[in-house]
Amino acid sequence: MKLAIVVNATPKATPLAADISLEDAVRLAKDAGFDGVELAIADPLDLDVPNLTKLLETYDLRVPALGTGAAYKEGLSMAHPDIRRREGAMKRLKAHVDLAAVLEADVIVGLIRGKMSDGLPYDEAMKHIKSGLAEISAYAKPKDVRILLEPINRYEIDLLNSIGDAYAVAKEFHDNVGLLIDTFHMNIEEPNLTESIRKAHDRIFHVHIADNIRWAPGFGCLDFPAIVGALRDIGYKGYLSAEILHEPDYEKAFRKTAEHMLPLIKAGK
Ligand code: LER
Ligand code: MN
Repeated sequence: MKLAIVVNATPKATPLAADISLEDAVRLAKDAGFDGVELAIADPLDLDVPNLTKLLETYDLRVPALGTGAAYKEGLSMAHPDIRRREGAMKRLKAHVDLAAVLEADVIVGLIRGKMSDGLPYDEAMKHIKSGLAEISAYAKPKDVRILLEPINRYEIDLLNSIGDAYAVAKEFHDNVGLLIDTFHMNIEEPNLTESIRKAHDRIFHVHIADNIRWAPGFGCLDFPAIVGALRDIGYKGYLSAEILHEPDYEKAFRKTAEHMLPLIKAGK
């Protein structure tokens, strides 16, 4: 397993990354011992890709995944009653896939899948989400990009909250649709975190780590030795990517994540 942290590649794309420049975030990630940075991006077309790849090369960091949640906050949603918003979400996701192909990253479908509260009942919202997943996974497959469906807790979204629900959807698609599991959401939705990991073993493609209070791992009470142990048992070899509040300050958040997680990752090598 490898360690990453979410950083903002476009300004303020997510509140769950430090509000600092990409270069400052990448420099700190390298210094703290991370292997990669997960990029939160509003619109990939706003990025200077040659400069981005040069920066990543300079600091020798990989990009496991691209975050797409900022698009939902702009009004784009795969489950919206308005076809223009659904089409906008698909166009945006395709731009993420194009960039992911260059960076050898995966693309996250979290908030961008939309909500019932966007205006459609469950069955219709799910019909649009599934047809969107079919379209984006077919677009991504020849580019060797995987689509990561993220179960998100009930207080943020009103469908696909649990690993079991998202797993059942992922299994309906090509083998390039899997799950991004997030320990913060799991602590709200899963009765037993390690059992849920074991049940979804063949479709866990990516992992977000945060402690129960969504601060860096080690600041709260989640059992990361047990979580890493369960991931090791299922043969997970991907990234643990810190998606956290940068409290008490961003430097402590980066360093605490690395201090808490690197020994657990290395213990199993
Ligand atoms: C995104 O990865 C996530 O976990 C959500 O909580 C963001 O709103
Ligand atoms: Mn997450």
